[in-house]
Amino acid sequence: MELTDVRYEVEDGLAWITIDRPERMNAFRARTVDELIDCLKRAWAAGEVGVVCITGAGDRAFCTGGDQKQRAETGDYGPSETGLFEVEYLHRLLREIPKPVIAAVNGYAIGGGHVLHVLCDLTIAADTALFGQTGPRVGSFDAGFGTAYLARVIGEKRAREVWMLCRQYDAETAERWGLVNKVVPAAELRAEVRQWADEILALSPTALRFVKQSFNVDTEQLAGVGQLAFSGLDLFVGSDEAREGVSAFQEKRRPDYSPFRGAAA
Ligand code: S0N
Repeated sequence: MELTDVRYEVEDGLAWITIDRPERMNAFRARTVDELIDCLKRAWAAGEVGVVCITGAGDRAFCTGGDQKQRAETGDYGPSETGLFEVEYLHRLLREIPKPVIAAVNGYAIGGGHVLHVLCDLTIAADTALFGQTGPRVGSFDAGFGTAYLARVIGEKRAREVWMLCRQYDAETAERWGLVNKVVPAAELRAEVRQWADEILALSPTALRFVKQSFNVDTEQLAGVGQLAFSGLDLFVGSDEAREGVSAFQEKRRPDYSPFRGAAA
């Protein structure tokens, strides 16, 4: 697959997958998701790769989730290889690839971009990184791994705070909450990832495969919850309520959800 939105480089056993859309704060469109899937499969298949790192191009963003400008223009995330928007499959693949995946969070990890780092096995963050969910502000949600697995990582109260207030959290808070493994000065992020990767590369790949799969078993039922939730999201994003979130982001104003507060049930 020709890569336009993502870069794939292998350096001494470590596959760097870089979301390369800095003009959109590394937000993903459908094509970006296809390319991330393609790169993860390449890394899975490559015998010389033992560790994968996902990061973002530039110094402002790791990933800011779904491309809201694309969504405002076309009502979806643009064309894809199959016609499907395969973000739910991407989530599964991050868990299923039997090699450790590190998120190197080099800036904003927001919305669907935040979910990506949560799903990685390990997160190393620059001291400039910012974390948060925005779905209820922009008319979307991730009611699968993005909510329930987040709660496993940082606890129910904090996860509910993240989703129900849509605030941003700095790297120091994220480390205190156990949302990231380590925070380093931004200039040292790549070197830190390299060091962690080298430690991992010295270990038994088969043992690591079993360890990762064993961790996954405990939360695997969330994949089914996610499937259900993405069906709901497909319906919700076509609603006037969700469209208000998209329009407000595009028009740089606060959304007005007051007409939708009286919904029955
Ligand atoms: C990242 C934020 C906090 C940065 O704020 P800051 O520093 O004030 O900069 P801005 O001026 O706001 O941004 C600079 C430029 O970058 C553009 N930009 C930022 N984020 C995006 C984005 N996600 N998509 C497109 N462009 C983006 C800004 O527009 C600005 O451009 P210019 O200079 O031209 O004005 C802040 O920008 C922010 O909050 N961004 C939005 C984050 C967000 O809400 N992301 C989406 C959240 N939802 C999802 O990810 C779910 C998607 C999904 O998974 C899904 C799955 C299946 C089915 C449907 C969906 C679905 O949701 O539809």
